[in-house]
Amino acid sequence: MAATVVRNARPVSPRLSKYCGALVGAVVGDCLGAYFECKRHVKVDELLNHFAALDSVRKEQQFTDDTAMARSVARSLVEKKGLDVKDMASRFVSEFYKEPDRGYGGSIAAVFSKLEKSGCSDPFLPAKEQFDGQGSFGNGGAMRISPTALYGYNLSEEELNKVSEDITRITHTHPDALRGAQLQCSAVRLALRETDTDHLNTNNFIQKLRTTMKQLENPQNLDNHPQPYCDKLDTIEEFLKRDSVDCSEVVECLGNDISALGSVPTAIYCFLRSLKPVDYIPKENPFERTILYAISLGGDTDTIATMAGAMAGAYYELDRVPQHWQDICEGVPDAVSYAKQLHTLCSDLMDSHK
Ligand code: F2R
Ligand code: MG
Ligand code: MG
Repeated sequence: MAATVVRNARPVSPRLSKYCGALVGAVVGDCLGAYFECKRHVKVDELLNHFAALDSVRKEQQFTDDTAMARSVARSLVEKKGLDVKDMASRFVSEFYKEPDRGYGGSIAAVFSKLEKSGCSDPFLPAKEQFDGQGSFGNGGAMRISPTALYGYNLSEEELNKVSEDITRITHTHPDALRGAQLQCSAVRLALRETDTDHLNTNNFIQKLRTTMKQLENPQNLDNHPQPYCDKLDTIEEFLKRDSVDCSEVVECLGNDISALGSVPTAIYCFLRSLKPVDYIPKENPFERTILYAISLGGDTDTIATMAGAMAGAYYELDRVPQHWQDICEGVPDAVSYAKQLHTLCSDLMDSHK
């Protein structure tokens, strides 16, 4: 069942420090965002005081479901040398039953229970039955997808989209959840592929994502066809042209909740907005700024910070992730190890297709 194809005309060598940055960025976003998850409004003073106090904290900051599931994605891709849906589904299930208190989504236990009882015989069936057949529109697919961008660094866009979709369909089948995970994965891969970490052309970045999403949301280019992610990318572009946008407007227009549509575009905005200084976040380091800005929006802070953290870590590389954060966040050494293994896998795949 392992599906591994590399068909780019000219494979490019990915940088290991960017791979490590992506997975470590995702872990610290989750661990540090978790404290504020579900707070509708995060007061700036409280946020800055919390992070100032963290500087002297030695206590481990624990990861949540976001990282628990991303680790299974990474492990399965590495061990199976590609996507094996059944293997990945059984890893999700065994992780969940080992540590069910990692703050999982409210309805996902039903999927794991059915997968467990059926021995994952049809790994997509339980998710299809969620919400009377509508499927979950939660961001649980997008929050865990980042390792897929490392694995799929040199895949064609169609292949990457297919792998992201299949990984998401194990738990989420609503189109918003599927498209959200594909958008998140594409954004992380774009950040990985950027070589100049001092200058990012945000218009190009958004334009590339829009092309991907247009193909997924409205492949026949029909008039008046709903394309909610493309609409949100337009909003991001418009926001970035302004000197400043109030947090409340960001939340109102892009969202900060547990739905994929209400969080993945927000994470992209957090990454792109934090390329420049943010007046109320006195941080020189743009990686730190991204995480604090994401959390400052409130709501689903662990998940928005993990998604933005993956993009920022991929773009700025591991060096910019503060060492103290790396020391106190649970799961960082494992993230580095998975990043290295995915890097080796990607290089081996490139070699085998030369
Ligand atoms: N669950 C949380 N946070 C809440 C409590 C955390 C607290 N710190 C603790 O420790 O207890 N966070 C995690 O959940 C989000 C990802 O959720 P996922 O994996 O998508 O789960 P699920 O259950 O599929 O969807 C979440 C909820 O969304 C609503 N929903 C989804 N689809 C729906 C549909 N078609 N119709 C109606 N409602 C739908 C439901 O309320 C689901 O329970 C991340 O934030 C992760 O960090
Ligand atoms: Mg979580
Ligand atoms: Mg969350």
